[in-house]
Amino acid sequence: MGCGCCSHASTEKDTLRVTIVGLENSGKTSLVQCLKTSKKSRQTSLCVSTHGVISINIQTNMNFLVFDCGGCKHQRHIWPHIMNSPDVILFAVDSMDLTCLNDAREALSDLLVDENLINKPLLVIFTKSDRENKLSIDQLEQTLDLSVIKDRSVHTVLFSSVTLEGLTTIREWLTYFSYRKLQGKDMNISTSERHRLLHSLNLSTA
Ligand SMILES: Nc1nc2c(ncn2[C@@H]2O[C@H](COP(=O)(O)OP(=O)(O)O)[C@@H](O)[C@H]2O)c(=O)[nH]1
Ligand SMILES: [Mg+2]
Repeated sequence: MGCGCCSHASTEKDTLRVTIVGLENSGKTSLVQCLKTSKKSRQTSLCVSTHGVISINIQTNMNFLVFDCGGCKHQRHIWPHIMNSPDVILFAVDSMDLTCLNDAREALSDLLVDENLINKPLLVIFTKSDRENKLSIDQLEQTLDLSVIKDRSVHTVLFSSVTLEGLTTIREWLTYFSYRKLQGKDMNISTSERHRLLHSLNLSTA
């Protein structure tokens, strides 16, 4: 697990810097654990909030340095400052919590105007897809107003840390951008490349 600070961040070309943000309880820390271990997490009612930011190194075929940012309301305004120049952004949204969706939309739109995050590719992860009362992906995308985001690559995926649905897709998305970084290519991919990615991975888009 992480060191509790972000000062050990690598700036190396072969390490993709990934920031995970989202409201509290949206499943960020569970996702990070699944990315790290590839193991299903046990669903618990015990919820330990993340405070500040935790950095986690994940080494698979590629290296990812993941920043798991706490999602409490009073911590959200510091997201852009603690993100430490991410290459890509993962935004976690609880797919069964309708009451939080407006809040999530506001948090996301506040985040994306930050000048340090302009053009950074965004993967919106609809978590807890194992739950029967989850919302449809269309409803989630519409309520979050994802179609208004035009300045970057935006994809969406359903994920469950209980069944691991979506884990491979998330890994492949991260690997795609890792290769781009390794090759010194721009992270802000063209519309045709966005479509190609959409079809080659099992992604959805707003
Ligand atoms: N059913 C289900 N519960 C989940 C899933 N992911 C997380 N949870 C539960 O949601 C709560 C919050 O998860 P956590 O990862 O700590 O959220 P965070 O605050 O965003 O880091 C915990 O009780 C988890 O067990 C999931 O995919 N399915
Ligand atoms: Mg957490």
